[in-house]
Amino acid sequence: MIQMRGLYIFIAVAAALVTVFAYVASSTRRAHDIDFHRAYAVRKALFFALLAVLATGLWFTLGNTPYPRDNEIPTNVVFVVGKQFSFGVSAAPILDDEQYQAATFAEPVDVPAGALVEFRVTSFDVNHGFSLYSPAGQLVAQTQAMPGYVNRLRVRLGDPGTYTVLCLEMCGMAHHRMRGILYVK
Ligand SMILES: [Cu+2]
Repeated sequence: MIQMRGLYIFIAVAAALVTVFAYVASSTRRAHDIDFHRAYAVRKALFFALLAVLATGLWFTLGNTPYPRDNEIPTNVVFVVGKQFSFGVSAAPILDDEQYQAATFAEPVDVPAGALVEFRVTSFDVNHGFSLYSPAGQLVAQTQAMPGYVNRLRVRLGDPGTYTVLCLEMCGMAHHRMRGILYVK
């Protein structure tokens, strides 16, 4: 699972950081003169090394952002409203609490596989994180659900199945229960 791989990478990086901190903490006990000239040289080298790593990462991953390259018009629009503690997902605009309630209990929206879908995402109370997970449980796309704003997220959903909307913003006590459903057929 990709999540487990992420966990292992996190543990490795965290262990490396703890090691560095432990080394620095123990080395400060031995007082010695600092060669500032050398220290600045090391700092400069570290800065450019970090810059190179970040630029390389950006170069190889920027093309994978889930946004279309051309000005293709989306064939399906899905309206999403986040509110403590659920997501209203509907093919029709959700303009008030009544429509939000109706969308929460309605049959899930379905969109055709391979279509370019535009999600129009907002919130009726606090900030929520709209995130879309594939049937295999992988994060496909995400944006903020913010009160007073409509964020448009265009994404092509290739694999048919049940997609889950989860909240990625700690928004309150029942944050973990926030979810919505979308069918791709
Ligand atoms: Cu939340």
